[in-house]
Amino acid sequence: MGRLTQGQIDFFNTEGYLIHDDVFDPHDLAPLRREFEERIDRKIAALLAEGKLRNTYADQPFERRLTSIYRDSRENGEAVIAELEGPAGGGHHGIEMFRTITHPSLLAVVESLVGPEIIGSSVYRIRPKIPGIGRGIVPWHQDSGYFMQQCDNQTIITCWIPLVDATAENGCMQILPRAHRQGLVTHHTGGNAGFLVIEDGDLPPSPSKPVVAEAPLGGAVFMTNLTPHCSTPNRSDVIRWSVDLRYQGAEAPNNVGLWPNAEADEDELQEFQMACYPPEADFVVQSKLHPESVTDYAGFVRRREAFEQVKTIAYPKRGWTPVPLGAD
Ligand SMILES: O=C(O)CCC(=O)C(=O)O
Repeated sequence: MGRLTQGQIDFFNTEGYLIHDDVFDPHDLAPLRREFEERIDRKIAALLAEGKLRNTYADQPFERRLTSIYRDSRENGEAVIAELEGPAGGGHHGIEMFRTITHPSLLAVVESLVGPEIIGSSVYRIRPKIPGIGRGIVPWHQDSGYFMQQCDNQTIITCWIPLVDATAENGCMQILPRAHRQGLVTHHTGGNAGFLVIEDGDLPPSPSKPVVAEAPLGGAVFMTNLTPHCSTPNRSDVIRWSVDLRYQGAEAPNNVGLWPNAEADEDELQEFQMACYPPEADFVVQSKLHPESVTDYAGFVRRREAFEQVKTIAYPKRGWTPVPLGAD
């Protein structure tokens, strides 16, 4: 565990991704799984109290319980997922989420890729991919398709962390290698479950077939913001739980230090719009130059909640157009 070797860094830079089998001791992720279980448990108890469900499946493990809830009632399943995902995707911000984002072994890898001044982004996502349910199937995209154009040439690292062994069978990601140096390609709105999508004909050329990015519990998959990737159906009988986190160097545009204000004037709004993903809070996760600027858990929650208040402000978008009629 620790910093990447030069060989791993070279591989990441050449291929646009790196699968690392042992970033964490798998036991380190148990508290995050427990925190999710507790939140799910509270939501199921609330649904029970509202008379919306009868069977709570309390005896079922993390890898199966939500499937049973979902199969009994799609509405209840979605309500539980929304509890974790929040209205814009990264809703849950418990202490164990923060401890995972700031885990020293993970930051050592990120430091190898972006340097010691590290900004964390609130564009993190929690993904329970339920067997046989289509909502978790993510079409081909580059993460920069979601970010503002001023960040197209910056390095933003996605760290995709499975909370169970991620396999081809349970719908791990697929990655197009050596395709990240060709810039951002055309995306369209209206992909599966409302995701952006790169149509097959628009995928950048790659010298090889997509890589099936299997990763064990304790491992992680690292990608650049221009690495095309997608994820496939879960054909297993366990939920493919994962979280994906994002980091960038301090030199990349960010909204650290800015506090949203629903009455912001034009100038203030423009300042906000300079971040790579303006609607969500960035925060300092590591700084060797200014260690006093590192955001602690209370500050992380304060920033995320402050940004949550102004989600209704119309932030700029990339302007992608819908998938053309007649396309698959
Ligand atoms: O978890 C998945 O299935 C897809 C993840 C993804 O697209 C991402 O992390 O950008």
